[in-house]
Amino acid sequence: MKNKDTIFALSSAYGKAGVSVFRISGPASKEILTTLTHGKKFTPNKMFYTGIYNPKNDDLLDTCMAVFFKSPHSYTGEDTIELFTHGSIAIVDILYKVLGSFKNTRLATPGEFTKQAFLNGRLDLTQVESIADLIEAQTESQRKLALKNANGDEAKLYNQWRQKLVKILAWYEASIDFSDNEMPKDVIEQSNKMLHDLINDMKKHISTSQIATRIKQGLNIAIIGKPNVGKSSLFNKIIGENKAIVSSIAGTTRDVIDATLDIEGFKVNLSDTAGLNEKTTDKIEKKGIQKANKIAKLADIKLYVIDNIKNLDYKKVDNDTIILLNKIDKKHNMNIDKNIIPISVKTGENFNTFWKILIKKIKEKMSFSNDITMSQQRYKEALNTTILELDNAIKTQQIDLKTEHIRLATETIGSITGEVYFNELLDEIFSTFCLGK
Ligand SMILES: Nc1nc2c(ncn2[C@@H]2O[C@H](COP(=O)(O)OP(=O)(O)OP(=O)(O)O)[C@@H](O)[C@H]2O)c(=O)[nH]1
Ligand SMILES: [Mg+2]
Repeated sequence: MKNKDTIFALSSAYGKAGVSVFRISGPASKEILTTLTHGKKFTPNKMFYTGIYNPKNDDLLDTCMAVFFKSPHSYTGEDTIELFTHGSIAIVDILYKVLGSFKNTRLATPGEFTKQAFLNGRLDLTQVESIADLIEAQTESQRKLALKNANGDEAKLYNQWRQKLVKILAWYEASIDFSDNEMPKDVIEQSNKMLHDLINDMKKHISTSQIATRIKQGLNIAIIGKPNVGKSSLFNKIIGENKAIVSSIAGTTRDVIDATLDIEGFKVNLSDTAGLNEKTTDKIEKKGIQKANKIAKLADIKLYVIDNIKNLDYKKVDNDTIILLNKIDKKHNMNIDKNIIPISVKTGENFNTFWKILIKKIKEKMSFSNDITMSQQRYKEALNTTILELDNAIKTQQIDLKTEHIRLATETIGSITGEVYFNELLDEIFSTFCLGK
């Protein structure tokens, strides 16, 4: 799809910087570059050094590096220019004015360059969303996950499934068209088996979405335990600042205190909670305990702190719990279970052992294999709808209804990669992008 307008935007952040990058894309790009450079000769894909001039008064605007990408070999698939000017606010402002003064040019909307790339078939929607994730990435694991999905493997998988459905659809459509010929029974059996297999593959793939959610939103770790055992002290030590109040008074922490941190390249949401004093009659403390229990339930990993082995409530322990016996600088009961890690938050004794165990546990929860990992909640919803339609298609004996369910499933799966799309869906996806991308 060709864009009539030529769009432009600053692709780097606005402000004082070493370099500012402008992107200009559309049919007038080449002419704009020729005008700005006073007719300098240039070769596609080759960067060149040039002065750029205001066409109104021939004033030198800046000296810069420039490059021209000829359609379709550009990010957007259209003729595109990139200008690398000095990173000055004054240059950015004047260039905006100058570029806007060319005929049929306008400022790009956020994500519009990428939207053009999609509309021109340069990227499918899964790649578009991976680019958005890559720009958002703040941790190593988020970067790796986004890059892994940017190569289009996810789209290939969805397209393969879609093609299988199209094939089955073709059998059924043919049978409706020639309805005096009964559909051969073995064809129905074979297609039902194919649908079953597809549903199983889809369900398996959906199960990988949990990892991506954790990598993007962060792994939730809750510190829980009885009052005064050193939960807030541990929280402060892990985050490296005195955010939570520590005191010798039991019941100091009432509300949940959160911190987001990067542990070994993984985003982690750490919560300190109120001490679990089940006997309390204090209304506020009770509320705090309710919150603590809720946070513990939602946590991917729990750090269960005790300061006395007698206070260990095994009902609170599962595979995702690390039990820490704190305050071993005071007294140390050596007869402890090997699953309990003795530490002293105060002196740091044995803290490294705990830290290694914690990192191992985080990696277990966050590692994604070489299999294709589902990267967006949107795909999960679409695949769940697809599975529902396929289930209905298997259940019904009526060929026309079967066909309708499979057709809906095919459309839904096509919406993941953008084979089938609605403008509202595109608006939603591209609105998450920044200007200039
Ligand atoms: N000796 C010793 N004291 C510690 C250690 N860790 C924490 N404490 C002390 O234990 C007391 C309680 O610490 P907090 O971190 O406030 O305990 P908490 O579990 O958050 O308590 P609540 O918020 O009331 O549930 C404070 O006086 C800390 O200084 C430790 O490793 N050794
Ligand atoms: Mg506390």
